[in-house]
Amino acid sequence: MNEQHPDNPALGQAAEGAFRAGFVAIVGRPNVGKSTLLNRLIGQKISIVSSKAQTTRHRVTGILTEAGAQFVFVDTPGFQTHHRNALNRSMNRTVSQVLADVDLVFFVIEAGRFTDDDRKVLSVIPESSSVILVINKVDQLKDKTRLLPFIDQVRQARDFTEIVPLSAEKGRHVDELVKAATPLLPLGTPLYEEDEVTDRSERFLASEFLREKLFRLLGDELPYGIAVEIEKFEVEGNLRRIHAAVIVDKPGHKSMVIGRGGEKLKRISSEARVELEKLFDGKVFLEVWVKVKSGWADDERALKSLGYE
Ligand SMILES: Nc1nc2c(ncn2[C@@H]2O[C@H](COP(=O)(O)OP(=O)(O)OP(=O)(O)O)[C@@H](O)[C@H]2O)c(=O)[nH]1
Ligand SMILES: [Mg+2]
Repeated sequence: MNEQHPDNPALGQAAEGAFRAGFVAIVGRPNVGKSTLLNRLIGQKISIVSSKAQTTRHRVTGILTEAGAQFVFVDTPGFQTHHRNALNRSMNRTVSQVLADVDLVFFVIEAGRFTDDDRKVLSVIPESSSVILVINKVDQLKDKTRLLPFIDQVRQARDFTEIVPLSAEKGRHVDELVKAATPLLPLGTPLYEEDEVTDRSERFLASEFLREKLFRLLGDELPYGIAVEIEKFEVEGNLRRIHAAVIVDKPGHKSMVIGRGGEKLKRISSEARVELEKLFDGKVFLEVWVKVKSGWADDERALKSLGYE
């Protein structure tokens, strides 16, 4: 984009093509595909994904460095409008804090669905923010002629800087989102080294990847009462030795996580280990046990000790 300096056009010329760097929040109601989008944008899996709502509970950064710009994308928990325990309040607080601190917002919705919950998320985004409307899951839209009237409907709700329909899962039109966002970043020097992909620790990523497997491999309700605590994380050369506790809310849930003959937990930890070995590019020894902490999700102190903000 052409930068025009008000007093000195030559300065404006000099700024053209200069480096841009900034923070971009990815927000939306649960399950619209925010984390899938983050992973697609940076070309690597950093943020966990599942078909269940409320998978993401923390802010997760993903860094993309290109020739002319560096994006620090910040994935956020799906904004909660229904359940109201301390965990949900913490997740919503995370969304608001991230929104206060970024240069640009990607507001993500699902193609063909613009609900009251989407409107509530929109109302949390400050008036002063630049917002790109990201219409995700266009691959699910059977009748493509519905897209334009749908865009017309949603754009009544806010003055969006840009509107980009895409499919995060299929990787369609994601590059157009990056192109649209680049001129909206402030001019500046890179905030992170070129080869960095996240500012979250290996310890954090280990607990998240394990939690993803719990979300994916346990029944419908169970994952919401589950948290992961990394009790030991040691690096010995190319080997990571990780001891993790799965925290469950009720004594009866313990046996459901472990499964008959320990099969369930074995499968969960083995799938997590395989992915962590790929992520860390080294061997992982992962030991997982299950611990009951009744009422942890509505206990501010327990939440703090589990790393919730
Ligand atoms: N068909 C289709 N499915 C998608 C697309 N993007 C994401 N999904 C699916 O939507 C579900 C939710 O994806 P997530 O990325 O976990 O969604 P999220 O918005 O981060 O969810 P929360 O963290 O729970 O708020 C998963 O089953 C994804 O595979 C897409 O472009 N097309
Ligand atoms: Mg997510």
